[in-house]
Amino acid sequence: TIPRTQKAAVVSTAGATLDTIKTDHPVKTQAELAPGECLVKLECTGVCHTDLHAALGDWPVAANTPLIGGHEGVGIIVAIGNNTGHCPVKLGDRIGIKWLADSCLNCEHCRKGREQNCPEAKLSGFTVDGTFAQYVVSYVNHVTPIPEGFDSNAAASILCAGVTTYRAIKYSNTAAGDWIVLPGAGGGLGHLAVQYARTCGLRVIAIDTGAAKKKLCLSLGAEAWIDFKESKNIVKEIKALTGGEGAHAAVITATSGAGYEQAVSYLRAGGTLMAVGLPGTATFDSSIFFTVFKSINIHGSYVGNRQDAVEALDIAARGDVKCHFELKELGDLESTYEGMQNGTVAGRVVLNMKD
Ligand code: 8ID
Ligand code: ZN
Repeated sequence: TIPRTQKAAVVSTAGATLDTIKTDHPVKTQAELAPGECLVKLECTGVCHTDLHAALGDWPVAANTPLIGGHEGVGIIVAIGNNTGHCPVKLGDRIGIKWLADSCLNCEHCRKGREQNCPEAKLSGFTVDGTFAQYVVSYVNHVTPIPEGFDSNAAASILCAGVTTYRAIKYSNTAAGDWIVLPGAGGGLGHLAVQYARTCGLRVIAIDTGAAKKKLCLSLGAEAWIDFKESKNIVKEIKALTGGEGAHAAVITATSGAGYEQAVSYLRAGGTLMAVGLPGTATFDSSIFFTVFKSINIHGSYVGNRQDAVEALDIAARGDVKCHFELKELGDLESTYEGMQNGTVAGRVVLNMKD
């Protein structure tokens, strides 16, 4: 039976306080679900730096409040709205909830596979309630089936950190043997980027800071490590590592503008910069002359569509990419945010949502 109330971490107003844990948050009944909606009983959820941006309200677009954050959830479908019509999932299915909770599937962006740019997109933990709760309403067309036998805790962060970095690498114009630079490599997105890059045969230069992140990146297959707080000249170091030419691509998951600054200088001619990290107000300066003269490609890369989610999960389920996470409880959300802000979380934190 589905309870009428639940435990949930609620942000009352953006920036006011971090999420407070409520125990009497309402759970929708089956009859209250709209067509196309499903109720999911969560097993676990990852904590993404995006949740921290949403709670702090430090982006130029605001989250709906009061809000339940979270968008890396894995759980079981326990109810489906009446009159849903064609339904790709059924009761009892184990599914994942990603940032893109729903899209119209019929606009130009959806038809072209860029569902994340749908003007009607619903965003988990931002415009609709997310996964920092025991139950969440999601949408049958966008939940992602979790491959059988793949551990839920290991799958959770593939739904955002995995999908996002997988897609950014997929469109980075690289081929096996190419060099890729990953600023932010020791974080939640970055440590998965190191591994997705390796599955593509890329040679990884990891950039981040501190002994724990260095150890993690090198153990995951990064060929070189640069500590951004210690390096005197990142461009020079990357040029030296790459035989003087520079790297073929950079996937930037750093949360600061500083992580973007030198990319155009350390990329080789024809190189590609994939912008992923989302500082709210930073801009980045790069030489227009050298961007043109070196034929540099600059792309924004925003999460992924349903197909990217299936592909990213498939690779991880087969064991080629593993999320390195510490399992905690919902009550540890605030301390997790503090850790992220201080830069002390190597890899990811996943919250256990089972009672
Ligand atoms: O679709 C998207 N584009 C998308 C999806 C999901 C998340 C974008 N994001 C955004 C988040 O909102 C956040 O801004 O990507 C960013 C990274 O998310 P995360 O991986 O969840 O954050 P983290 O675990 O805190 O990792 C960030 C890492 O960046 C390093 C930090 O040390 C940390 O390990 N870093 C920083 I801050 N400055 C750096 C620099 N100058 C740097 N690494 C290298 N150079
Ligand atoms: Zn995320």
